[in-house]
Amino acid sequence: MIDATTRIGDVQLPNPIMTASGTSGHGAELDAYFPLAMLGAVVVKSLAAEPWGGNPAPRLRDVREGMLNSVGLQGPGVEAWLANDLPSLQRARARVVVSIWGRTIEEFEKAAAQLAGAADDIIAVEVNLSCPNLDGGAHLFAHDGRDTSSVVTAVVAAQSRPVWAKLTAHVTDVVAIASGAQDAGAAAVTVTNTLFGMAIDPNTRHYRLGSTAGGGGLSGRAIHPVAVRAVHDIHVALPELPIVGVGGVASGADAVELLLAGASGVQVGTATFADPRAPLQVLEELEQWCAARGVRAVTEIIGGVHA
Ligand code: RRO
Repeated sequence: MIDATTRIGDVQLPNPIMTASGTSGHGAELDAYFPLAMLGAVVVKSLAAEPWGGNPAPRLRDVREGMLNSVGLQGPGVEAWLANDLPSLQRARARVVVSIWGRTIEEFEKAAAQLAGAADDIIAVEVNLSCPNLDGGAHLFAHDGRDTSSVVTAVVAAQSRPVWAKLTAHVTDVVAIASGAQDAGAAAVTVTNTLFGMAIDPNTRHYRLGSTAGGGGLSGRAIHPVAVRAVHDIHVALPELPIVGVGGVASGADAVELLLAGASGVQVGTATFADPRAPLQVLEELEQWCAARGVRAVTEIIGGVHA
């Protein structure tokens, strides 16, 4: 038996594998494929203080290297989610991480405040500072350490759960942004969101995605090495800051790479579109990887490349 437990700051999880926000809906959709309680946590798609309609179709595009999306933050808003979606996750006994977004600090604050009195099944709030699909990335707080700090400070003050800051590696210096999150009281950073991408149909000469400016977020296999590097560099510079690694994880070995780079948790996203059981498969392969190498506890390998 492998001891798969891990900690993201003060939050103890039975294992490091989670869903990535936006890739398994707002509720317990994946519970139809495997018990969601088997995962370390379920991270729900980002919610705003108010309902939001998202971007025009098409919103997804397979590319050779992975996937492009421009969903555009569609969601029911925090209050409707608490009433209509959280109960299914509670029935599934999932540990829930709620992702929130806003266009201004005040909007983040409002969404956070709506969560203040919510059930204990919510173990953390992931603050999405890095969605590439709102007005072509115009509200991307995680491009700047001070903007990141301002939002994290507001969310920490507005509610009492640990705050994970979701960053993007699509910046010059991700360490500076992570440092801004840490200084403001983030319990962890989650890295990386999707990277800015685009696809154009050579025949129609039009964008493949329906967003106004044609852009989207690139995820999947292509961005895995980018995620590994971002996790690695943040861990070197800020060794006390817990990191949740995300980007192109489709196997146990991919998860091991992020753990060795310094992540204490790993999210699985794009792989779930091809196989809804992907997060569980990654967990099983991680445990097999450990067993085959005499690793008795997953925590033994966290940051292992730096040893
Ligand atoms: O909804 C989206 O279009 C979206 C979000 Br919120 C995000 O954080 N990352 C992404 O690739 N898409």
